[in-house]
Amino acid sequence: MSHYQVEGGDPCDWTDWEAAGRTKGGTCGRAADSWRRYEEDAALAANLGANAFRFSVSWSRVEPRRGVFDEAALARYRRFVERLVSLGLEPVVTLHHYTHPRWFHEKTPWTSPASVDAFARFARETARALSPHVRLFLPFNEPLVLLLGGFLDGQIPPGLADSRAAGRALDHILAAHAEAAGVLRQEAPGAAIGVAHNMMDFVADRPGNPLDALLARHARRLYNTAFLEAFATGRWNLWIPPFTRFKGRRDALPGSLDLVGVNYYSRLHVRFPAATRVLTGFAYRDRQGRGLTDNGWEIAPASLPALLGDAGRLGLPVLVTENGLADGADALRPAFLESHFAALAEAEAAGVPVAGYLHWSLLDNFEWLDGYGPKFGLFAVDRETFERRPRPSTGVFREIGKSFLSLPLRGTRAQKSVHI
Ligand code: IFM
Repeated sequence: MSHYQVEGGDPCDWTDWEAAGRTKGGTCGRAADSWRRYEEDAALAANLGANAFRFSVSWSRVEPRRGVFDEAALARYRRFVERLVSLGLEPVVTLHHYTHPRWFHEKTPWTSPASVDAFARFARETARALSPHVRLFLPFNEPLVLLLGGFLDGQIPPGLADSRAAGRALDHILAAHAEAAGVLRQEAPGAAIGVAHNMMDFVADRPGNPLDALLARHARRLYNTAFLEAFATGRWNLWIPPFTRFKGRRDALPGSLDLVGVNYYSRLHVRFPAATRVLTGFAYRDRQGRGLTDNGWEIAPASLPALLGDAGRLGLPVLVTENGLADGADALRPAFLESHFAALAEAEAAGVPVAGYLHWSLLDNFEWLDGYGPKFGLFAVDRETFERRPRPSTGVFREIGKSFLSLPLRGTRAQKSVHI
């Protein structure tokens, strides 16, 4: 889960984005009311047989004014983490999941080096509050999506479409990851550090068309591996055709990851020439007849093993940090779960050390640009009473999850565990 999508009542840059009419799906409001119901949510996950729970800390809640930390908010997260641990759920804590405090873009935007210190300070205060209970931190969720959507395509805050600003932001986001990793390791000794990287497959829209195939190959590499390699080598060189290139170097990046998190949902069909906008201009299609999800995404489990293999090339354990679908009728979810767990087994058989699987999501939640339309939850959430109601596929999840967890981590006797 991510804070803004479930907690409710958290004024931040995204709230202003909604107020400015920049989303199609309306306002977040009370979300799933999890700020008050986190303990209940933890119990739902435990009853499904899960042994881990991913959530994010709201920067705007814990540092509502620059440099001023809200001890009550930090204490609330600490109580939640203690509850998770008491239920046998390993807390997986994301620090940045798209939103920022209201002061951030004005005072310390990602285009300025001051952002790195601001983020590291937030990481330090959070780790102090949650240590020693948290053994896995993900400083960033989908940093590449933040970059593309926030700085090149203007779809999400800060809403820029400026490649020079994007180049600077990328440098500082990567520096902030490395800096936060150091701080977290100091404050929470023994904790592992990861990143939740969104990965997608890209295929030629017109099978057999060499230009489409070329474009798909380039997109696959750019979106999935070129960015990840920066964590291994400390260098990046991302070319976004036709005119944008980001090149840079941060020597603190190598060694800043203990695990690679993969958020996987779908594949895109690309056609040459690509549209000029970065996040749109690609199409989802239902070529395999599995049906499209409620938000029109193709269900493409066959792409997952190779993507996990790409993530595994960093030589670190790979954790599926998100995977799921919008399916209000719960008609596609059982087969989705079966086919994606089969894909995990295939990746493991091919040698990828898959440390675990986190489903997106436990609850129906606020889907950034689309509001409450897409229903990603294993549990439906009543929009009036906030009652959580299990969808039938919770039974499938419990059974498949049990057999997944009963198999050891590849090449070891250890049980699969998201903590490395
Ligand atoms: O809901 C989002 C999540 O916040 C980040 N990854 C993709 C999900 C589905 O769109």
